[in-house]
This record gives sequence, C-alpha cells and structure tokens, in this order.
Amino acid sequence: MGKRKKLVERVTTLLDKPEYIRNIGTVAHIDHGKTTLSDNMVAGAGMISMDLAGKQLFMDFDPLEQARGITIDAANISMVHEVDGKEYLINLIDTPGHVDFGGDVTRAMRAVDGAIVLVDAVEGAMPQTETVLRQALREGVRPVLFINKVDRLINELKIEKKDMAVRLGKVIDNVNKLIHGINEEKYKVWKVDAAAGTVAFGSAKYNWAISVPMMKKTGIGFDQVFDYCHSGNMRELAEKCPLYRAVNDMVVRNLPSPLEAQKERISNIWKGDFNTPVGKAMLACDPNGPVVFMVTKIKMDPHAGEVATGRLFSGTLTRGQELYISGTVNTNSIQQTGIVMGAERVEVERIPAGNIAAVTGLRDAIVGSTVSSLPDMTPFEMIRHVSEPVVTVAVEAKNMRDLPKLVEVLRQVGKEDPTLQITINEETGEHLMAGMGELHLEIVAYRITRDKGVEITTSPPIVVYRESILGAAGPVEGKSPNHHNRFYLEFEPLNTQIVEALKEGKINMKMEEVVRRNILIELGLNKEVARNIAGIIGTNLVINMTKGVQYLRETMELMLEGFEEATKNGPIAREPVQGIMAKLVDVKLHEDAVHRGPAQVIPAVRQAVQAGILMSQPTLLEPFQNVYIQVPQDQMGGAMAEIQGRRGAILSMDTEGDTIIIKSKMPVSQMFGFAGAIRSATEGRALWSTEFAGFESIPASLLHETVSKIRTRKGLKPEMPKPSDYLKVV
Ligand SMILES: Nc1nc2c(ncn2[C@@H]2O[C@H](COP(=O)(O)OP(=O)(O)OP(=O)(O)O)[C@@H](O)[C@H]2O)c(=O)[nH]1
Ligand SMILES: [Mg+2]
Repeated sequence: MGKRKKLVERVTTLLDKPEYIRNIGTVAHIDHGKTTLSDNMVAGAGMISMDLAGKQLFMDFDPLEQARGITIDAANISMVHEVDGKEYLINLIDTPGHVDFGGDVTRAMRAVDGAIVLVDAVEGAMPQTETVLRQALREGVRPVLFINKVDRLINELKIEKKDMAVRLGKVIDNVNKLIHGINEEKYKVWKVDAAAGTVAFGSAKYNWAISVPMMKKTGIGFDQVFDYCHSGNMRELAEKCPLYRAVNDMVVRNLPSPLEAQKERISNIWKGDFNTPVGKAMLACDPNGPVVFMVTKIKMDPHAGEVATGRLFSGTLTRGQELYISGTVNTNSIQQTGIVMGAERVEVERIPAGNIAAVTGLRDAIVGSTVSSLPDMTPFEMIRHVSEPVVTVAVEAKNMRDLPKLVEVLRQVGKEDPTLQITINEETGEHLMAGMGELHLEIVAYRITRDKGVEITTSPPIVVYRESILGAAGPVEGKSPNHHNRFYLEFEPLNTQIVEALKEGKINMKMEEVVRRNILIELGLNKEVARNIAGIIGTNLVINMTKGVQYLRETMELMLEGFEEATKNGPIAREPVQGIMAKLVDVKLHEDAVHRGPAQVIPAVRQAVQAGILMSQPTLLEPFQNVYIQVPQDQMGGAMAEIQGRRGAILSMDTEGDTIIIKSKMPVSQMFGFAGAIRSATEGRALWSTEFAGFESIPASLLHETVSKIRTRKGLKPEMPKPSDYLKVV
C-alpha cells in the first residue's frame, strides 16, 4: 500500500471515534510562527519530511503566500498523531495573522473546539493576540499557549540564563490578563498555566519545544534549553524534544474532543431548543442524529465546482443526501464528501459528527449557512466579523467581451469571501469591490486574473464612508406624488452603543418585542420610543409614534422600503447611512388603497428621509484604525511625526526598556503609504500593526471638500445637496 493511502486509511478509521478527535486552529498576531508550527505537526504526522519542517510552509500552498511570506487563507489538514500509544485524529486549521484576512480566523473558530495561541517570545502578546483570543473565546473555543521563537530570546536578545524563566512567565501573565479581560468566567477554567501543561515553549523554526510535563519526562529544563540554543546545537535539542510531541501532548490532553466540546459550545452558537431531538443530538455529537453542518468556508474548485468546508455537529454526511440550506427553500444533494489535507481534498465515503468535512453539491450554501436534513432547523448564530470593509476599488474588465464573465466572477469571489463587498454602481456601471484593506483587495484582484482568467484593471483604493447626522430636525413632511398621502418624520442620531448593537445583530426584528425593548432601554433609548420600533434598516431605526392611524399597518412595509431606499444610498454623497433614528409622528393616508400604493408611499417617505438627514447637521463618518507602534527611543521622533502628520491621535505611550510603545488612532484615508513612510522615518526600526477602530465623524472643516470629492468621482454635481433639492420644507 502506498504511504499516502495508508495515511488516509488511518485518518478514515478515526473519523468514527470522536473521543480521539481534536479540532483545533493556530491563531496569533502576524508572523508569530503559526504556519511554521503547523509544518512541524504535519512532519510529525509523516506527511512531509522532518528536514523540511519549518521551511516548506506546507499550509501556505498558494504560490502567492510563499512569495509574500504571509498566510492569506486559512488552510485545513487532517492528520494522525500518536500520544501514549494511542492514535488521535487532529483536524488543524492554520489561520492567517494579517488583519486584512481576519475574517478567516473568525470563520475557522466556528469549526474548531480548541486553539493553539502562539506568541513570539521577543515581541510578546500583541494587539492581534488579543483580537484572536477574543474571537476564540466568543465561539467557546479553548486556548492553549505556545511561546514561540525562544531561540531569538537567547541568540538575538541575548538574555541571561537566569532571566529566561521570568521573561517567559511575563508572556504567560500577559496572555492570562487578556483572557481575564475578555471573559472573567472562562478565565477561571481556561487560564493558561505552565505547571498544568497548557503552555509550551519552543522554536518552530528549529523544531523543538518543551513544556512542564515534557521537562519531567526528558529531564531537560530551561537551563539545558539555554545551553543548546546558546551553543547553536538546536538540532540535538529537536531530537530530544521534538516540537510536534510537546504540542500534540498539550493538544490531546488539554483541548476538548468534540464529545466534550459540543456539550459546552453549542449554546454559544445556537439558540434553538435543546429539548428537541436535534438539540440533543448536537450536544451528544451523535452520528445517528439529523445532519447539522455549518459551512465555514467556500472555495471554487476548477473540477469539482464549489467545495463547502465546515463543521459537522450531528449526523453523518454521505453522497446523495438531500439537505436543506438555511435561508433557502430548495434542497441540495451532496455529491462528494471528503477531508482536507492541505492543498488536496481526499474523498471518503462518509463523515460522521464531530469532524471537519469538505463537501460538494451544496450550490445554494454560502459561508455561514446551516445545512441540515431537517426542513425546519433553527440556523446557527451568524458569524460576526470583527472589522468592516474600509477601502474600495473600482474593477473593470480589460476587454469588453469579458464583461459578463467579470460579473459572474465577482459574484463568485463575493461568495468565497464574505468580508468582501461587491456592489454595482448603477449610475456609472462601475463594479466596486470593498474590503478590509489595501492588501485584501490587491490579493483578490490578482486572483481574479490568475485563477478566474479575467484580465482586470482596478482604480487606486478609496476609503469607504458612511453618512450620518449630528443634530435633530423635524417634523419633515413627505408628500406623495398624488398629494393624497402625507408623512411627518422627526430625526435624531442614535448613540454609538445602539449602533454597535445593531451592527452585531444583538437587536433585530425577529426577536421578542419585550427582549428587544429591554436591550434598547438599557442602551439608553427612551422607553416610549423603544416600545414602538417599526423597523430596523441597517444600523438605523424607524419608530412609529402615531396612535390609531387608519390603514397604517398595511402601509408600513412600503414606508420601510422608502426608508431603505433613502439610507442605502444616502442624500449627501450616496454612501450608506449609519446611526439615524426616524420617528413617524403623524400620517395622513388616502382611504382608497389604490391611491396609496408603492408609487405613492415609497417616494414620499424616501424624500422626507433624504431631506431630514440634510436638515439634521449632516456629516460623513470615516473609518479609523488603531495603530500600534513599537520603536526604539531614539527613533521615536520620526514615528510621532508620522502619526501627527496623518491626523492621528496618540492614545497612550509606554516605555519598556529601550522601547517605546505608542498606541494611536488614525483615519484610514491617511494610512495609504504608511508602511513605506514609517520605515524611512525610523530607519526600519519600527514594528507596527493596525486594527479596525470603527467609524467616526470627519472634522467639520473637511466635510464639504470630502463630499465634493466623492460626488465628483460618482459623476454627481459636486456641491452638497440642500433639503429643498428633495422636497419643500414645511
Ligand atoms: N527565529 C525564529 N524564527 C521563526 C520561528 N518560527 C517562525 N519563525 C520565522 O518567522 C517568520 C514567520 O513565520 P510564519 O510561520 O510564516 O508565521 P505566521 O504566524 O504563519 O505568519 P502569518 O500567517 O502571515 O500571520 C518566518 O520567517 C519564520 O521562519 C522561530 O521559532 N524562531
Ligand atoms: Mg501563516
């Protein structure tokens, strides 16, 4: 039997033994060594040679990832490891660290039960470490800690032997502080602890690692590790303490099997009834229960079509099954079921509950779909991404004849990557692609040509804006074209807590009225207002304060449509509207339904909202990023100048030895070209990273200039419109 076939057979045998399965992911700040660590595990499982572990970067199989030296897509692998003479199936997802690809981390956390959190021993816990921990804990995913690059601590930082344990202890403390800050309850059971075996220390590049249990077994402690590193004899250390063994032991002993995990985790991600057969089957990880499969990734395969990868929480997947997809009415039939081994997909006949599976045939599924054998399955909670698209580019086909294909390809890439927003600008016929950052869009654009064969050109990246209001106005009268219907609306801004809750989907129209009301009151909304929510449109609220108006109920849908039209493309510059509340205070409707149809109601409300926004101190919101910079003291001036020259604000400054850690916040519009600028301003000595920090109002002095720039780009007249452009004011 071939070696590969044997590997597949060992994996297949274990698919049925959930107590011997661990579904895990690597998560960390960029470059802390996730893919290098994954290599060690892959080599430990006999899938690549030990000599190549840490060099091949097996999970970065896209040539683009190899060329750029970063992970772009989360990649899966199923492999077998022996611990204490027993075989375990480890389904590992190696996630990217770059913030532009953070969506992949969020989605991977839905599929796994445990996470190896890596921290570079020299850099310590970084902002993205906190973000990924937050993503893991929110999904009920248990962390263990791997402190990587310990060789650098000794050979580059040249710390002394006696300081090593203290230094590593500090990293552990910092990670625990983060866990504590994110979830105090979970911290009590999930804090990482070297003595308990939930921390390992090592060097993924040089293939060695130790943990307290390993030290006890091998007799090799920090002192010896120091000597091995110091004398440049890490090869021998790797033979005595191979990384994969320390890490596998830690994973198998401390991270939960799907049997244990599903009991705890499902209530985090599913709000259905646990007394139903399907609820019980998921808690029990029952292969004989109804099929419940959550899609966490979709990828186009040139031969097999769309491949949906995800976590099977109940039942068994096999070819030919007819399954219901949440949000659609049709069933799709499974064509192939398989497991993933890096770049390859291996077909297996059936996949039982508790595994990560890759299937074809689910045409109607999107990332986040709940796929089930039950027609009325309560879907899983939506996967919420931590950032929003902040930059956009216009995409054009180089050859006119490729235009229809481009539309199809854009639809596909939008399906594969839910953090990408594709829109068609109807006025100009432009196709717009909005994403997490410049790099995100650059990679998608490159792949459209490389993988989908459509030559395209893209415009330089532009920041995404939102429209909002700072003041109040009204009542504003909206009159229907036939003059028989009148709507009176008042406007005011929503507070940021409410906007955040709307973004996160914590408040929606599907939830019970009293639950929604109570949340809104808690977030600061007036009681009377909170009781009368008529609709939630994006991050905006429509309130009905009228009493006993005849025919209003049947007209409400149309009114909400008018509101949606006005807020999807706002009146200031046709950007989406965020954070406004429109209160309907009076309505006059024609008694004959014929005279209050869509053609009357929709434009009347739309125009009232458009004018109302322009009357309530209109503003543009622009995206901000937190920017964290670590820089030696003597280079601090250069870094500060870069922040201040870009409308940045310093949030805090801390000193750690010779290093200054600056936390700042900058508008994304000022960040273009930052990488090169900070490098030359600090002689390349600054380490920096960013994260999404929400939308905020632009300075009043920049409003008109910015509005006219956006409007000109869209082929609109440059001046900001006036309320009277939309209606007559009462
Ligand atoms: N000295 C040293 N370098 C390491 C170690 N582990 C990884 N590296 C190096 O760190 C760099 C980043 O390693 P990767 O494994 O690609 O890091 P990553 O976390 O997967 O990066 P992203 O996926 O892009 O976030 C590479 O140049 C590695 O060779 C280590 O233990 N010691
Ligand atoms: Mg990587």
